[in-house]
Amino acid sequence: MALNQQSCQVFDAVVVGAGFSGLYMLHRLREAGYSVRVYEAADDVGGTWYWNRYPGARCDIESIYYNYTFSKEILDEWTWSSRYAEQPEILSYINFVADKLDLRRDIQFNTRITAARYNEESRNWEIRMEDGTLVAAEYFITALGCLSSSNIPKIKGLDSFKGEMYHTGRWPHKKVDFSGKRVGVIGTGSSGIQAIPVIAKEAGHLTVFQRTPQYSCPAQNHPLEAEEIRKTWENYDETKQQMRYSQHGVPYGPRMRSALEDSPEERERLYEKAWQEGGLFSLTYNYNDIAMVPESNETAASFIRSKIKQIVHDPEVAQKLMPTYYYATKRPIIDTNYFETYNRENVSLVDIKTAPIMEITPDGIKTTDNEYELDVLVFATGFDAMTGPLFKIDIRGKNDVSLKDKWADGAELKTYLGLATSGFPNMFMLTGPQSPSVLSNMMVSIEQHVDWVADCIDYLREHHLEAFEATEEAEAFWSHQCRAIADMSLLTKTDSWYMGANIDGKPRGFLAFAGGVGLYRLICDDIAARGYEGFASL
Ligand code: FAD
Ligand code: N01
Repeated sequence: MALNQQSCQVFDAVVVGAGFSGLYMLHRLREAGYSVRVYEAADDVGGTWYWNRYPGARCDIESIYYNYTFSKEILDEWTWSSRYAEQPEILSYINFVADKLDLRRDIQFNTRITAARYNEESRNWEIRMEDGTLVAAEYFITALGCLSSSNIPKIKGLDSFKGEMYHTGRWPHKKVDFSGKRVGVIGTGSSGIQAIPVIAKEAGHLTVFQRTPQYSCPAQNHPLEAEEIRKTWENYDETKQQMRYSQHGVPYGPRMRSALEDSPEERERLYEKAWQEGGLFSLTYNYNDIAMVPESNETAASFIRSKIKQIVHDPEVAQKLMPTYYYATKRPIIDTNYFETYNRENVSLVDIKTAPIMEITPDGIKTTDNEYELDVLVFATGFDAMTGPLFKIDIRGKNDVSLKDKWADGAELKTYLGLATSGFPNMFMLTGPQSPSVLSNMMVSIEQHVDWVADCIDYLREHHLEAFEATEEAEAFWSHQCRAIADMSLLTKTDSWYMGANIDGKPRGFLAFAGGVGLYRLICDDIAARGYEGFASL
């Protein structure tokens, strides 16, 4: 891809993706006077909230914390209707911010980036679009999302199905009509668990194809009172600090106590209270060792299993729904009437671990022991997370080395702070692998990443440094830290998308920094204060 840069547009920075990350990155850089262009595959802003329009889609972090915090004005002008806002409301919020900051004028929609190559002579990135158009930029910033590359498993006969087929992460803009239809859902992660109760209310019959049963706690969603929001906004500076220096990006944290220190009765009382309060962390935050110590983990896991047994009337179905992996080693799930849905006459559960799917036929799904006729098939089968969207772009750094080749072995995936990787100068990854993003309230991680990258670019300009990359030593150190911290917990003991285990053939390795957003921020700030230690100018 040799490029005559006189024949193409050259920007200070190119950002790929117009979700929460890309939009804030555009705003920060533009405010600082840089020329920036954002490229987005969709026809509008929103990212996750543009694509995931499936019934029941909503956030799992309280809305009042799952928003930008950088602008008091934006906070003051927005209000949330419920504890966990639904997808249309979150998308409206993103549109409101895009309008308010006049972001669209620097975004090119309907444009997929397919390649990016670092030109060592010009010290620019050359970035290619799907239609072959090239642009160049000094800084190449990926804001591709961790969960934007949908995974549709390669099941035999997939294309033969005569009915309607959908993936939750690529949901159509028009309402899908399930009424009276025979619907099948494959997958019981966060997306499936949100969609299943809503689809069940409309479908003629719903068959859920479950590979791994899941722990899920009630969201206990409810409308928000204006007064409650006003109070939160009033103290938001303090709240923001608490979020920023916490483990998961919310303004509360675990009790400093082991689950094994309390009596079974006291644990039961606290877990029951947490169940009634609802929320992503309410059960785990009773103690500080649930994700670390198997016996402590089992206290929470067995509590949820006892709830499933109580809620689901048919003991055989309840048994199939019992998870056995370590609780909270996949992203915890909160739901509205998920387990209750299996008490409906029009819902059946198929355990595809015992009787796996053999093929998709024109009329439905054939497992090893049965055939299910379907009119609609919904894939709630997740994403090729973290590395998936990066690998869809042919990214080449110095000496024409591709990122995909550099990271071919998952256990050897190396980044510095999850933000940069050696051999790829002036490239920054927002919410990249080995950052804490996916283990947190992602808004906190996103704002921290964007602020750090914007400050770093200012530093480079002020110090007349044209090109700059992470050193091999720094990334070896960081990657070792990431693995060591994850290995101290139970997170690496479960097959999850954090481990790359959900995609056939994907190399295994823990893909995030598990030390928490607070510690991560301190480390990043310290590195910046030391003149970006671990980076070398070229
Ligand atoms: P995204 O929103 O994924 O945006 C990335 C954008 O990049 C997309 O629009 C995509 O089209 C574009 N793109 C990708 N590749 C290319 C390319 N090659 N060329 C051009 N454009 C490209 N996190 C939480 O903290 N709390 C929640 O409650 C929560 N709920 C979620 C619910 C769902 C259903 C899902 C899937 C994720 C959820 N997440 C949640 C995680 C969520 O992804 C982040 O919170 C956040 O929205 C990510 O923003 P982003 O801008 O980094 O990425
Ligand atoms: O995806 P998942 P998701 N055959 O990977 C199954 C965020 N999110 O879209 O567990 C049969 O979690 C798979 O089975 P198994 C959140 O971070 C948040 O639900 O691999 N089944 C699993 O049951 C979340 O973690 C919200 O055995 C197959 C399911 O499909 C992340 O996005 C809402 C299969 C996939 O679950 C991803 O969630 C939605 C196959 N070949 C998403 N392949 C909120 O609530 C996969 N499965 C905020």
